[in-house]
Amino acid sequence: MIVRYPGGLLVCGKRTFIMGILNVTPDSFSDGGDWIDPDRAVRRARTMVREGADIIDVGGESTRPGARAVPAAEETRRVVPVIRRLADEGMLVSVDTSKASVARAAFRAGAKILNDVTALRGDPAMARAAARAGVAVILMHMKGTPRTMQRNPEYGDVVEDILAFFRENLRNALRAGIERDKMILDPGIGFGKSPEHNLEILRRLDEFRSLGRPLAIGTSRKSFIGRALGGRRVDDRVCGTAATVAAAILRGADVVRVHDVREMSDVARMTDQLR
Ligand code: HH2
Repeated sequence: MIVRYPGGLLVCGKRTFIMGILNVTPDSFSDGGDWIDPDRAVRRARTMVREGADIIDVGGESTRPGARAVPAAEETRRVVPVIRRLADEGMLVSVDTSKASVARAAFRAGAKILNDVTALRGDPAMARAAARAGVAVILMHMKGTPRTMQRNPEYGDVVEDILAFFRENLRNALRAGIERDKMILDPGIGFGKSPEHNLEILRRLDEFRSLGRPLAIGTSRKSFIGRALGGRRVDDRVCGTAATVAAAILRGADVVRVHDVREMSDVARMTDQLR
């Protein structure tokens, strides 16, 4: 299976692609404040590429539960200068945004992948912006909004419900003019899911393969790992993250979105050989 983006291809199935997280925010749950300075952000991206990142995912608004909304102008000001420099250095950049104006500016600056945690539902202009730019799109499942999503999320069958969501979402994206071979699906670990829902999604990740599109997954340092390990703090969840990355790859993940690129590149390379 391939994913097309402007000027290139990801050929999935042979090896796992590493997406390194670069949050240019003051308040992200794990790396908030670390990379808000553009020079530091660029240096961090270079390090991640050296350590094995294939894609750098640049975000300017935290999506953690209850996070403060950021105006589009501020989000653009945070991400665009960084994206331009990374793209100019030849890095493959995705932009983690739900706002069409931010996405358009990011595409002009050289981002080739849209990572939209609302799966094109957050902004009515987003699908068209992505279609016109011809970028690849990560469609992520979320129940509710970041403000409300962790208030007692309930599902009939979490995997079946997300499968139904993806079927409808793929149809809508196609209708908006985004080609099928540009789409990647992500079940949205931690976005309107209880710890048990997250574990079940990981156990049954292979069921999403029936949709015939590559799968991305973002478990990195998330709270269900802290909880599973008896209350580990966010910076002490690397081994827990490694277990989830290995399990996800064995069940068919094609892209893993991670903070700890050096460690997870090793995990992915090793697991790819076991697969
Ligand atoms: N998780 C986060 C943000 N964006 N995108 C995709 N496709 N999948 C994910 O699981 C995902 C995502 C949340 O993590 P992080 O960016 O580290 O934190 P914050 O939202 O606080 O900036």
